[in-house]
Amino acid sequence: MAVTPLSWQELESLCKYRVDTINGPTNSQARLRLFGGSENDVRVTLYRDHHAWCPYCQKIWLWLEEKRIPYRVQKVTMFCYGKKENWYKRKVPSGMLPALELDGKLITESDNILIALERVFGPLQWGMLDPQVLPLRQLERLLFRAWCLWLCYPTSSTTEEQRNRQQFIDIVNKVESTLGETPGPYFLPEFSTADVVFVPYVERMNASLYYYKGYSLREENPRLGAWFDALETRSTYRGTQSDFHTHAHDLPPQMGGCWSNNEPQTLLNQKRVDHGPWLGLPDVTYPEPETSRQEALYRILKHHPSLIRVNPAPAELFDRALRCALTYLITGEICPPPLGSDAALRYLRDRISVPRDMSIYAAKRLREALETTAALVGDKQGVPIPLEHRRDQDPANFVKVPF
Ligand SMILES: N[C@@H](CCC(=O)N[C@@H](CS)C(=O)NCC(=O)O)C(=O)O
Repeated sequence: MAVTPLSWQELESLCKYRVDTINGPTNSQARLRLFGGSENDVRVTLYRDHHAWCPYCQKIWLWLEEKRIPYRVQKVTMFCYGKKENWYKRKVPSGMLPALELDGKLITESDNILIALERVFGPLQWGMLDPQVLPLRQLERLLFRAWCLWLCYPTSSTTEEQRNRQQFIDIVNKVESTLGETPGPYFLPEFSTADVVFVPYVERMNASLYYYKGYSLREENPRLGAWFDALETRSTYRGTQSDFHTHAHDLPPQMGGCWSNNEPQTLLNQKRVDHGPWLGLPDVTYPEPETSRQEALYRILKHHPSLIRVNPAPAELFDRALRCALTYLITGEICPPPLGSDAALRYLRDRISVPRDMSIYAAKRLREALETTAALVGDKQGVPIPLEHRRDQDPANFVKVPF
């Protein structure tokens, strides 16, 4: 039965989701993490991107969460999203992220940051300079270079494309046999720094190769599949985990372009990532938490004035359309939005960023609600996602940046 949209107050009253960003599970919203400790214990400040997207920041973020080191977070804009904050340029003239202050001393370069943290807080099982970790770090860089070569350079022939693909797969096979040398799913007998080093780019490889090359890294390689499954048992990883849609559209401006091979499987994968259904994609396999819809509602309730302001559609139209989608999300009742709001709903569908805005399942549920609601009135798509920059996501439109 079709219903009319709930008001913002009614939606508020249906929202039961609460989160402790400071002491609760790993999350991208926190500005302070204490793990049950006191604010006086904080010796570390992590400077990372607003988008919770920077791979080198994810490395440090995950390490701090695993070690449960109390820390503050200062969020900085990456160049392709908007203007770099002057206070950060005074601190780090290159503007590069991450940076970290440890007992007031500034450190840049993610590897140096981890080494400095290990000196003070001890390693995460095996440290960055451990003879067992060093060759694994080299293997990660080999894999990274083979991935860049395949994804980020245009090819002039199928033979060249096949050669780049084969070079990548040859290194993946080395990774598979390395993972096979340990009894468990990780690179060493326990989860360690070695895994932290692989996480950011292997997650981005899984997403980008699925979307641009029709190649499912996680599904085609059993040991990497088991490694991902093991990572997803850790609430620390789940808190930093992104999804296919976010990576597929955040990577091109960062990497200077991602080249699709336009093969039939690739085109099918692109359709699935962009238009759904999103549940069942190989970007996540742990069971969906019961709270995913509630989490999505909570996050939209928090930011709906900005979301309505930045949407290209007239505010009144999008306000009602968004409430229709949220009514469907939370009650399951079909709620037809105003005529002409389909593109506006899809504009938001295409701009939900994981984990910046919400966790992976909450995003899937919200995209599904926006798409189902939009489809009731038409098939018009939103303004396309830009390829050369992401200023459509400028954090200045959403937050008051301190300093
Ligand atoms: N070698 C550096 C690389 C860091 C890096 O490339 N950071 C990128 C983001 S992923 C950056 O800050 N770029 C400037 C910007 O986008 O604003 C490290 O390991 O920390």
